[in-house]
Amino acid sequence: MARSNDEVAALLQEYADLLAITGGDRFKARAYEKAVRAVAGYHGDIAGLDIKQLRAIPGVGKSIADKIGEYFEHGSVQAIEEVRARIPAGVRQLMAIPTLGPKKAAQLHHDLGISSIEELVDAIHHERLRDVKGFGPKTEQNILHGVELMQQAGDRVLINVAMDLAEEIVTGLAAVTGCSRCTYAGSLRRFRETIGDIDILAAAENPGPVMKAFRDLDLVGEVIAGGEKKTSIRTTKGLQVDLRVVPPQAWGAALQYFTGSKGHNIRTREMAVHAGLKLSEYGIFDVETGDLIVSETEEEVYRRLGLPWIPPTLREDRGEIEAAQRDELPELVTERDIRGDLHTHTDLTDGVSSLEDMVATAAARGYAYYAVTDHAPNLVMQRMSDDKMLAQREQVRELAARYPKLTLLHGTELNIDADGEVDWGPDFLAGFDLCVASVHSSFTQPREQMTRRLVRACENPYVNIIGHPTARLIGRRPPVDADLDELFRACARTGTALEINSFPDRLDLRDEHILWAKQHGVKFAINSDSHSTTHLAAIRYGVGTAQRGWLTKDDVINTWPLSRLKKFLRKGRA
Ligand code: DGT
Ligand code: CA
Ligand code: CA
Ligand code: ZN
Repeated sequence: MARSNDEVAALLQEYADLLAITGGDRFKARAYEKAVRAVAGYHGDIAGLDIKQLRAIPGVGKSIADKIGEYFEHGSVQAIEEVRARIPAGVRQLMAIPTLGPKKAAQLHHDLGISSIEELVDAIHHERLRDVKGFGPKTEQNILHGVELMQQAGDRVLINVAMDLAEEIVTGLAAVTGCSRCTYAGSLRRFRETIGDIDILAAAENPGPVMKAFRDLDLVGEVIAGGEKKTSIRTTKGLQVDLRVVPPQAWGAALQYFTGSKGHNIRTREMAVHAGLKLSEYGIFDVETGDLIVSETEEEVYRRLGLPWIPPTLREDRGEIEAAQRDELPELVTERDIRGDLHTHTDLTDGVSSLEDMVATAAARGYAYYAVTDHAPNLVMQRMSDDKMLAQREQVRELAARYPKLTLLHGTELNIDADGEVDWGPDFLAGFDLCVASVHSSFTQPREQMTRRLVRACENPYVNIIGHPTARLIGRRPPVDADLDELFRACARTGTALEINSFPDRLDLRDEHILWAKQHGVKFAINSDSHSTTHLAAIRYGVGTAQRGWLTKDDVINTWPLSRLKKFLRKGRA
C-alpha cells in the first residue's frame, strides 16, 4: 500500500467531510468518497501518475484528478484550504469524533455554539444536547464513548502506517556504507495493533554516517534529539522515530532490549540477576568480574538465560517465559503457512479490483486456494442480487480453468441481522463453497441479544466463518458487547471458525481474544478481507496478530490442505 495513496485518500476524505458539513451538495461529497476508496485501493503508487493517468482510475473524474495533481505539485489544494478556513479548528476537532461525524458536529456548532471537545463533554454532562433535534440519552452515551475511543487511541498509529515507514527507513539506512545490520524493533517487531513510536536499530563500527543518513531522510520533519548513539526525529506526519546505532558485537543484546516489551524485559533481567549476571542493552555481563559474556545474537542472550529463543510476537509477559522454561513454546503459524485467503471482495460489490485481477494476484502469491466472498443483498447499498451472485459463480468456474494450481471457491459474506438470521435460506446457501457471516448493522444491541444473535449465526449449518467477530474499528468504533465465552463455546461446538481479519484498522479478533478462544478449542481463519489487489498482502498483520494469540498452524483452517479444509467447510450440512 503506497504511502502517497493513503495521504491523498485522507485528503479527499477530509474534503468530503468538509463538503458535508458546509452543506455542499451531497452528490459531490459522495463522488469524493468513491474516489477515496479508488485511490486507497489503487494497485500502484499514484504519486507517479500524470493527470490523464489519474483520470483513468475508475471513480476519479477531472476535478478530482486536478486536485490530486495540485497536491503533488504544491503540497496543498487551494479548494480544500478554502473550506478548511471556513470551519473553526474546534469544529474540525469535533468532526473527528468517530461516533459523532461531520454533520452532527456542524449541527451542534450551529445550534449550541459548541466548538471544542471540552465544550461538548460539558454540554453532555449538563444535558444540553437533549434539546437538539436528533439527540437523546443514547446518542450522548455514544458520543462520550467516541471521545473516549479517540483519547485512548491518542497519538498511536495503525500498524501498517508504521510498518510502511519503518521499512522505507530500514531500506535507506541498510544501504549506508558501514551499516552491517538494520531492522525495526519495539512494538512494531512485536506486531502490536497500534504503534506509539518506531524504534530502529542499526549496527555499525562508526555510527556517524548512519546517523547523518537518518537525519537527512526526506520524511524527517524535525530532529527532536540527536546524539552520537541515538537520534529521535518526528516525521512530517508527526510520528516519532528513534534510531539507535550499536557496535556489531552488541547487536543481539540491543535487539533483545529494544524489542521489549518492557514487561518481558523486566522478567529477563530478573532471570539474569538470579544467575549472577547483568543483562543490559550492551550484553550479558558477569556481575563479579564485569566481563562481557555474550551479546552478538538474540539466541545467545536467551540461551545464557537458560531459554530457547522467544519469538518477538510472544514477548508480552503473558506466560511465554514460563512456557520457554518448560520448552513448551508454541510453534507459531507463519505467513508461509497460509495456503489461501477465505474472505475477499471484488468490484461486483464494494471492492475496486475486478475478479480477474484479484484471482491473478492470489495466484501470484502462490496460494493453493482462494475464496471470492462478495457482500450479500441485505447490505442494501451493495446492490447484490441472486442473479448477480449466480453469474459471478459462473465466472469463477470459468476462470478456474486458467489456474490449474489454484482452487477457486465461490462464497459470500452474509449479514447477520439483528436476530441472527442471514440473507438467504438453505437452498440458496447450499450453492456456495463457503460462507463468511458478519455483523454489519445494529452494533449497539444489548449484550444478551448480541450474544444470541452471534450464537444463532454459528448454529446455521451454512455459516463457516464469523467475519470480524467484534466489528470494532480501531480508534473509531468500539467492539460489540457480547458474551464471548458463549460465542467461543458455540464456535467450538458447531465447527464454525472465527476470523482474524487482517485489515489494519480491524485486526479482529484481537490477540487477547484469540488466546481465550483457543482455550475453547476454536479454529480460526486468517483473512485479508481484501477490497483491492493491494490488500492481499495485509494478511501479514493477521498472521502477526494470530502469533500474538499463540496460534499454531493446526489452529488455522487456511493453512490446511484443501481436503481437510473442505471437510471442515461441510460442517453440519446435510
Ligand atoms: P510503543 O512505542 O508505545 O508502541 O511501544 P514500545 O514497546 O515500542 O515502547 P518504546 O518505544 O517506549 O520502547 C521500545 C522498547 O525499548 C521497549 O519495548 C522496551 C525497551 N525500553 C524502553 N524503555 C525502557 C525502560 O524504561 N525499561 C525497560 N526495561 N525497557 C525499556
Ligand atoms: Ca516504540
Ligand atoms: Ca521508542
Ligand atoms: Zn464485513
